[in-house]
Amino acid sequence: MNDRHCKGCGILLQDENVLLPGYTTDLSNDICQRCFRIKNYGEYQLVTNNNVEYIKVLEAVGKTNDLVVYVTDLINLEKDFDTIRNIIPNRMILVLNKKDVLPRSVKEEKLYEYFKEYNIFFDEIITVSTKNNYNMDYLLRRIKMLQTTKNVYFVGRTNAGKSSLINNIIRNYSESGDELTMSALPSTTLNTVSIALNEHLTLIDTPGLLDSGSMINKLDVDLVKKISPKKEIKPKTFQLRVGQGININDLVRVDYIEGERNSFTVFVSNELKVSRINSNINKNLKELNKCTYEVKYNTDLVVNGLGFIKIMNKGKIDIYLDKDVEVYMRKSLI
Ligand SMILES: Nc1nc2c(ncn2[C@@H]2O[C@H](COP(=O)(O)OP(=O)(O)OP(=O)(O)O)[C@@H](O)[C@H]2O)c(=O)[nH]1
Ligand SMILES: [Mg+2]
Repeated sequence: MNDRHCKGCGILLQDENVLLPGYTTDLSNDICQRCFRIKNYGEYQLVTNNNVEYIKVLEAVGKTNDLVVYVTDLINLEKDFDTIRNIIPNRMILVLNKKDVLPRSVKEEKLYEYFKEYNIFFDEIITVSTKNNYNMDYLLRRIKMLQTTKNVYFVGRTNAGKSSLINNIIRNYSESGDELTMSALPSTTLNTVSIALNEHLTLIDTPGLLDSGSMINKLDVDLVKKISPKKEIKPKTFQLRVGQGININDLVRVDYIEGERNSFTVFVSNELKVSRINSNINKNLKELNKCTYEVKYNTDLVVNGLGFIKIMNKGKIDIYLDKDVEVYMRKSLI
């Protein structure tokens, strides 16, 4: 039986069923047909995926003594880091990726200050932008300082940018021509894939965990691409009185229902339409699930998978969106 795995996504190659992951017409190919299509045509083929298999991969990582790099997406931070931390007790660097999509005015010191409370869970916290090559030298230096064996694993939620980050390091610091598959859609990497940077350091990619509360589960491929910010976000600020609200691309509606005049700043992909609404006249999206929140001073209302709204002062809001999409409050990030 074939035991070769795809060098792009890690899946076992097979030439029997075109409908199943890992299919290739020729078992001597390095990558599967799905990776070939993503890489060459940007065509994405959804795979049926579930976290059970991915968690098994992380459990195996947790049984090693190797250094782990936990990659997270600054604009799409998880509510907490417990899910992965509880499975993997290893020495760990937290990488805050995609710094380039935050407004340039956001100072790095402010981010480090914000994440200070996580210092006890991680050996180091580093802000990077894979896209702009920002802080890559420093990250690699720290990996080399903290590695325990030659293997270093990259873990995190789907789309955090694990494969992109490894590709970037390999491209910048080695002669290897190997390249992992990356895409704006979830579950691109399907199993572990190892790439040797040199004889002392092997970077190991893993499949990202899916988040059942994310909006990306609810959207078609075109919208998923659209909601993930590609460039620096231009925040949109609205001064709202009670009776006014905001509609984000017909995906989310927020109505301001109690409080003094207040400032709402929306941080989502620039490709989305964000508009002010008059709550009494406009009835759009009211058929969706409604939640009411008391907002404290300087709070972010986070919509999982979409972005967040920074609310300056205390007040009360109604938010309407798909019932399966998670919403939560946090102390303002920026
Ligand atoms: N703007 C920006 N986009 C990035 C950055 N790093 C990765 N991306 C984008 O994020 C998306 C996901 O990247 P991947 O590398 O496929 O993410 P992953 O974590 O490997 O995802 P899975 O394999 O599904 O777990 C792609 O569209 C990347 O181009 C970054 O630093 N800045
Ligand atoms: Mg990947």
